[in-house]
Amino acid sequence: MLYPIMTDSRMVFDLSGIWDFALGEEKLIDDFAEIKAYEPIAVPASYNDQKDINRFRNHYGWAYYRKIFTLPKILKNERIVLRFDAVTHTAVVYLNGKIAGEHKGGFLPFEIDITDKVVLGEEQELFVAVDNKINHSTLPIGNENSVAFFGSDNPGIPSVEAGKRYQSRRNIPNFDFFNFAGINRSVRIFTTPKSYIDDITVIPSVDGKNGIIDYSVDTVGSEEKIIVTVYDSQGELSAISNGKSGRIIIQNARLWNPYPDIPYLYKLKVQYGSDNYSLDVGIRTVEVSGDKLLINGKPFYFKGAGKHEDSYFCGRGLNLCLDVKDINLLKLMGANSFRTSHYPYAEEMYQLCDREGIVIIDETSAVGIGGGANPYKEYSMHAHHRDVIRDLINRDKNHPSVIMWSLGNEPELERFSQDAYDYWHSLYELAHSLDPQNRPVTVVCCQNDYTKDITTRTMDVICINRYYGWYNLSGDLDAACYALDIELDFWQKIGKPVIITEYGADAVAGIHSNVPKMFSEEYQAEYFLRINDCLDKRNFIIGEHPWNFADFDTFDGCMRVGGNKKGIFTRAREPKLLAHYLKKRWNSIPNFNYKNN
Ligand code: GCB
Repeated sequence: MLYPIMTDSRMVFDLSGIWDFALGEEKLIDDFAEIKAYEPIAVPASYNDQKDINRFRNHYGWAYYRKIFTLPKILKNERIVLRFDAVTHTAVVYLNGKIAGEHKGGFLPFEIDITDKVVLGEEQELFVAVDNKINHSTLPIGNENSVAFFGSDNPGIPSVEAGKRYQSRRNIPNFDFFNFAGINRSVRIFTTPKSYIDDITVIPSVDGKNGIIDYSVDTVGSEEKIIVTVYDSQGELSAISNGKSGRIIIQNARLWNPYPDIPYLYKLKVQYGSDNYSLDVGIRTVEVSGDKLLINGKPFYFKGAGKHEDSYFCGRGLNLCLDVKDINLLKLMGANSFRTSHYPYAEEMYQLCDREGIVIIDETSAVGIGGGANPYKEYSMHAHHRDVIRDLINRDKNHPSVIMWSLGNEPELERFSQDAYDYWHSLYELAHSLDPQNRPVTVVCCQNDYTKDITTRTMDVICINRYYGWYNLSGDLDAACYALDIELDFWQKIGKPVIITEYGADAVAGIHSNVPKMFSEEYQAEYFLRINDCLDKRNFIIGEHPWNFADFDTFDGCMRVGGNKKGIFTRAREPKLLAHYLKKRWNSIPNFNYKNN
C-alpha cells in the first residue's frame, strides 16, 4: 500500500484537527441521532488522556467521531480516497449517513474509495465509530470479564468473589501497555487520476560495485506506458527503465547502511499515464548465515531497545516530534536499531528510520496469545493474524530500515508446544511467501522452559525476552548471571543467531541506593552491566535490546507504580543512570564484526 503523498498528479487533504466526539457504550448504536451532544477531541490522538475524567481514561466500548468537510469541485475528474492510518481497534466509517467501510485492527492503515460517495462542493458528514474492546479474536488479545493481568484473583474468598461479580464490564488486556484507543493516526483524503499507480514493489540487491533494483508496478486503468527513473540523493539521474516490472542497475551504487554509517537513499519515480509517484529506495541486502545476521554481507550487531508509541496526553497517538527526539536519543546513545514492540508503528517512523539509518524489527500486534487456555484451540484470532501479517508486509515491504519481521510477542510456546509450532510455522511460511525481499522472520519468545518450546529454535533469528534478576532470581545478580549462562549454553548448541529482545529492571527515577537495591537506578545499571558481561562472552548473541527505551503507561495493577518503569529514559525522556552507561558502551561497539568467530 502506498503512503499518500502530493505529486504533480496527486493531492492530499489532511483532516487532522479538532473533531466532534462522544463516548458510547458496549454496543454500537443504530441511529446517530441518538447522540445528543458532542464535545471537542483532537485527531489524531488517543482520546483516553485528553480529558481528565475517569470515563475517558477507562472507557469500554464504542466511541463516535464526527467531522464535516467540503471538497472542491475541481476534483471532479479525480479518483478520491479516504485513508485512515490507524483506528484502534475496530472502525465503522459512515459518509453522509451510509456505511462506507469497516476495518478491524488498530495499527495498520485502510483506505476507502469515496469517488462515488462524495458530493463535491457541498458539506459532507464523516462519522467514525471506534471500538476499543479487545478479546480472544482481536490482536492484541484481551480477556473480557476475566481476572486482571496484574491482579490476584484470590479464588474462593467469598467477598472477593462477590466483588468480582460487581465489577462492570471492562477491557482486561493480556499485555502490559495501556489500551489507548481512538483515531490514533492521520486521516487524509488523497486523489489520483482515474488511471493510477496502485502499488510499487522494490527488491534491492548488490552485484560487485553495482546496485540492483528489481521493481514491479501495480496499476489500475487503461494506460500502457510505465516509466521508472532513479535519481541519486543530489537529484542526478542514475538509471531509467520502462514497463510494469524490470531490473534497474545502478553503476557504483552507494549502499544503505545503518547509523553511524550513511543510509544512502535513491529516489525512484514512477510515471503511469498522467499519474506520478515517488519512493525512497535504499540498496542493501539482509541474510542470515550461520549464527550471524548479515547486512550488506557483514555481521551486524543490534544495539537499541524495545519501544512503545506512548506519550503524555496523546497516548498512542501520532507524535512526530517525539519520534524525531527518540531517534536522536538512540543516535546519541550510539544505538542503531529498535523493535516496534508490540504493534506496527506509524508509517512516518519508518520513513524517518530509512533516512536516519535506524534498523527496525517490525512486529505485528499479536501480543498476549496465551494466558491459561490453549490459545491455538480456544481463541479465534487465527484469520485476523494472517490478515495483519499480510497488511503489515504490504505496507512496509519497501523500507530499507525494516530488516526482520516479528510475527508476535511472547505467545504461549511451551505448554501446548505442538499446537504452537503448527500455528507459528504456518505464519512463518506465510510471511516468507509474502515478503518480496524475503527478510528473516522471527517470533519473540518469553521466559519459558526453552527445552520444551519447539518453535523459537526454528525461527531465522532467535529472539528471547529474559528477566533473570528481575521477575526471577529477583535482586540476586550472581544467581541471575549463573542461570542465564546455563540457558545460553543451550542456545549455543542450536547454532543460530540470538538477539536478547528484552531484558531489564524497573527503576523509579530518583530512587538511589548505595548497595544495588531493586527499583533503584543503581540496581538497573548494575543489572545491565552484569548481564551484558554474559552476553559479550557469546559470539552467537548478535544484539541487545534493553526493555524499554522509555518508561511507559500501562493499566492499573499491583505490579506497576505509575506505569512500567523499565525505561532507559523516563516517560519525559530524562536519562536514568543506565542511559549514561549504555551511551558509553554502545558508542564503543561497532555496527559490524563486533563478534567474530
Ligand atoms: C515482557 C513483555 C513486555 C512487558 C515486559 C515487562 O516480557 O514483552 O510487554 O512490558 O515484559 O516489563 O514486564
